[in-house]
Amino acid sequence: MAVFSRGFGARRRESDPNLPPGQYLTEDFPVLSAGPTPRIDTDEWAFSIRTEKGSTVSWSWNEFQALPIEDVSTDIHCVTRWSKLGTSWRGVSLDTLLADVDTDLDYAMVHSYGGYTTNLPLEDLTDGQAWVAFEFDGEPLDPEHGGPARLLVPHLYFWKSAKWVRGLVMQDHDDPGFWEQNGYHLHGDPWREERYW
Ligand SMILES: Nc1nc2c(c(=O)[nH]1)N[C@H]1C(S)=C(S)[C@@H](COP(=O)(O)O)O[C@H]1N2
Ligand SMILES: [Mo]
Repeated sequence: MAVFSRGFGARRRESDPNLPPGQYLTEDFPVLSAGPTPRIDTDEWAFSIRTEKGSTVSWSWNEFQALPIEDVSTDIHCVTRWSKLGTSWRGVSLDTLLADVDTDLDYAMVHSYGGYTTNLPLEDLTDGQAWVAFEFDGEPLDPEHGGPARLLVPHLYFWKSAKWVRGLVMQDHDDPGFWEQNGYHLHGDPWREERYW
C-alpha cells in the first residue's frame, strides 16, 4: 500500500500542470555557477541602469532597501531540467527600478559582479515579471545563490536570473550574453522548451 501510494504520488507529480515539458521536480536548491562565488559587501554594492542618453541611474544598498519591496512566490526552472515549485523571494520589481529611467531602447544586457552577463528584452523585465531579489525563504540570499542580490525572472529558464547582479545596460538590439554565446537560446521560455539554438 505504501509502495503503491509513493508510486502514485510520484507519477502525479511528474504530470504536475506547473511543470514545463522535459522538467523534473526537485525539493533541494542546486547551486549552478560558471565560476567562483564573488563576495560583495553591501557597503560596496550598487545597482545601476545605463541608457542611451549617456546617463546612469544608480542605487546604493540603502537606497535600494528604501524602495517598495515585494514578496514573490514563484516556480523556477533550470535548463538542466530541474524545477522547483513555490519558491519565496523578496525583492524590488524591475517596474519600480525602470520607472526612474528614461530610455527608448527595447533590450537590456544584464551584468553581474564577476563578469556574468545575460540578455533580455525589456518586455520580459516589465509588467511584474522580474525582480532584483535579496531574500530567499525569509533569509538573506546566500552568496552561492547570488547574494547580496540577484535578478529573478522566473518565467524564463533560470540562467536568465543573473546572480550577484550589478546592473543593466540598455541596448537597441538583442546581443547574446554569457550562456547565450555558448549555445543557450536567446530567449529561454521553458514552456516552449527554448533551451539551445
Ligand atoms: N552571475 C551568475 N549568475 C548565474 C549563473 C552564473 O554562473 N553566474 N548561472 C545561471 C544558471 S545556469 C542557473 S541555473 C542559475 C542557478 O542559480 P542557483 O545557483 O541559485 O540555483 O543561476 C544563473 N545565474
Ligand atoms: Mo542553468
